[in-house]
Amino acid sequence: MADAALFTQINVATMAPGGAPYGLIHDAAIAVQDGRIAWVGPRADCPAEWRALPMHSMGGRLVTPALIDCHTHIVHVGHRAREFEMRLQGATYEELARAGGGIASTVAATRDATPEVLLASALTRVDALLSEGAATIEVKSGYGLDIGTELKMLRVARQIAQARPVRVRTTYLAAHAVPKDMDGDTYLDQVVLPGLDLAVAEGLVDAVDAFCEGIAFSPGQVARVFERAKALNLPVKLHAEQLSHLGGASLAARFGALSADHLEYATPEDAVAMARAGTIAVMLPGAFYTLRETRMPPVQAFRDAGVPMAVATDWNPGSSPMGSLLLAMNMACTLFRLTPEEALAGTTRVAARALGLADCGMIQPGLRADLAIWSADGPAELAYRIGVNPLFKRIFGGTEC
Ligand code: DI6
Ligand code: FE
Repeated sequence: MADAALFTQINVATMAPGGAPYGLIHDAAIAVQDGRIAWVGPRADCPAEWRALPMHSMGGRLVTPALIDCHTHIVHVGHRAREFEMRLQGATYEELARAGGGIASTVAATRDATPEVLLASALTRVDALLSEGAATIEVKSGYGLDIGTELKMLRVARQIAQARPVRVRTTYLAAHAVPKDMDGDTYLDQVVLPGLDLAVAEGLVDAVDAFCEGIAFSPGQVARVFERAKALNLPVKLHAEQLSHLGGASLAARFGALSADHLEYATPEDAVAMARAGTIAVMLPGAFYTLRETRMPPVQAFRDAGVPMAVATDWNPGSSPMGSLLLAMNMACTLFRLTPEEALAGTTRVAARALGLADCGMIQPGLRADLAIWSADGPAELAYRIGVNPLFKRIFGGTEC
């Protein structure tokens, strides 16, 4: 495709807030120039300068911002199908973790893998997300639990953006689990904090995350990680209130976190604190479903407090082996009662905010031309079907791919 193009015969869900639902424009046109959106609006209003561009007629299809998966653990090797079988026989996720399975088994496999194997394995998962219209993916470390492997994971995450037309935001999650042979504080002192300094020096870190949970790190320990992140001028986010209420969400808010993620056990007070801090609530229905959680995240409290909700896959080999952002949207609606409009905002406009990105997630002049073109009549269809992919084309930085 040329550097500039005009898309016509489209209905556009701009996802710009405040106007029509989904920011929907019927019979619209989008002008793209130099990788950015130059103009969007009703086709009849399109200025002459854009009408002269090479025209791409899309046959009445739906255009949305390209999707954003703002919470994944896709750099890892191996699988945990055996644990799936054990959970079906009654073992819980926490029991398996405490017995040395869970995250620890993926850590062993990931430590052994070469960067080449790790990248090839991650790309199979990246390709699945791209095939559903994703253009930006967050990738966490956290299956190394030693400095060398955490850095190896982050380097591989950066390589993804060279190997595929996708944007990657990296998150340092060395505080994901406590390795067998150490106590939590020693691990922070010897691995998490010095590893963070090294990863930052190598330009590998866009944000810092931790797992605040009984089987992982206490709020006090997480605060130590966040203090160091703040000293390095890095934004933070947190796996909070997933299996119990430990105070992670309010801690995240206190540190002005980009997001707090999971949140099944969060309270209305947490929602108020998050709203004040501008912290996004990331809904991860794949983990809720996989672990057969029954406690719902307080969705209405988030709405009432004005906390925007993102939706992500949490793609990981243990609690959410989920390769579909469209399915995450469907589950967010059916399991958590989000509206289809909230679910789509959650994988576009709000997901961008959860990553601290201001240049994508909506279709507006000046933003990146990352678009998804769907064989669909309207945007509610994207969350409505189960396991159906209506993607027609993906536009990444103005280029069809
Ligand atoms: N919460 C999760 O859902 C994942 N990590 C976390 O802190 C699970 C990671 C795994 O089980 O491998
Ligand atoms: Fe996670």
